[in-house]
Amino acid sequence: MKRVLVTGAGGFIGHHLVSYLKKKGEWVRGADLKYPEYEPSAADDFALLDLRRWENCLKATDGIDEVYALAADMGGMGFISAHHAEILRNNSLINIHTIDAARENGAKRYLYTSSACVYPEYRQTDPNVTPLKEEDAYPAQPQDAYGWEKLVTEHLCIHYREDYGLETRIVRFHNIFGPLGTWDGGREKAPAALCRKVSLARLNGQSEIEIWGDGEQTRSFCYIDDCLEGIYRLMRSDYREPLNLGQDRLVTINQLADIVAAAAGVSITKKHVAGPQGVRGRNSDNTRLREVLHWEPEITLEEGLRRTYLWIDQQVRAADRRIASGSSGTLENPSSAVRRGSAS
Ligand code: GKE
Repeated sequence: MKRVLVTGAGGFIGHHLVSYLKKKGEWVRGADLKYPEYEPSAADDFALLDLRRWENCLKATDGIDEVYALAADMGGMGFISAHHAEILRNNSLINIHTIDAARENGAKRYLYTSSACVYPEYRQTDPNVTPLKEEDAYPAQPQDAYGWEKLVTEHLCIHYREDYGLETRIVRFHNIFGPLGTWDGGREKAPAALCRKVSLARLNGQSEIEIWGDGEQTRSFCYIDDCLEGIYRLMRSDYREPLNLGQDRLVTINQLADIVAAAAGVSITKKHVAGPQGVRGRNSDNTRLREVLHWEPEITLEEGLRRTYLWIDQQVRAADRRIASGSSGTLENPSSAVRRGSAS
């Protein structure tokens, strides 16, 4: 039986990917610094390892045929705009040690999860952005250390294929969201953050939520189930160049908030405040995706946010009950802690 490793299996996409691959009948090892936060892993074997360390990557890839390399120190704009040194250091160590240990241990296929953050800021200055094609990554000017580390690792993957024959695949995520993802504590991305804010406002009988910037900045958002299908199709394909994986429907953050409010069945007012905004506009050009994968993401933003809101609303209420009962449940990021009277 083929033996598959998912690094980052304690994180949002990695945890879902383990379950997806198990349903496909694969034998799966998960490896991460931590176990999944919200439910047990479906992995056949889960290795708690610091993958910045070479010896741990050797252990993780021991006896492995295929690697899905998702481990990364990452988060939404609130995190990656303010932790450049640790992101560049931690992720460079993880990426270099993981791919080299995979090669050393004779892995046959290796998929690396890159990001839309590799695209140049100069192509993302207008909310009405031209959808980004894969070749638009050059001339390079990635956003933040996170973007540079992703772009450099793309090249590492290409060279490991050319020099060592390791079949590498490279996918660029465009803001993946869904249940079981980070929704509080500072690393959350916009979909989860807005779900939390709407849920908290509703819990407190308020209608105002805070949005970073003027809310006219634009993105496209891809639901987790489409992300998993795209990752799997790419790994099974013979396509070796970087490939976008995302939705190509552009929405403003204000529109995103309105869709969340509709999912919650409430009306909201938006208070626009200062906050890290990243690029002004970003969208995925899915031409190559459709050609290569003979498929494209199909779950609508409304349906994805409905499912995500339902789950985050449950988390918010459970956290509120824990705090109200005085039991544990302290949340990492005081500025977003679930407490009566706050919706920031
Ligand atoms: N996280 C967050 N929280 N973003 C907010 C909030 C909030 O409460 N309110 C408004 N925004 C705005 C941000 O200012 C930004 O302009 C937009 O939503 C999207 O923020 P994001 O989801 O945190 O991250 P970005 O799409 O800018 O960048 C992310 O892109 C991913 C790949 O598509 C990165 O942070 C990585 O998670 C990843 O590379």
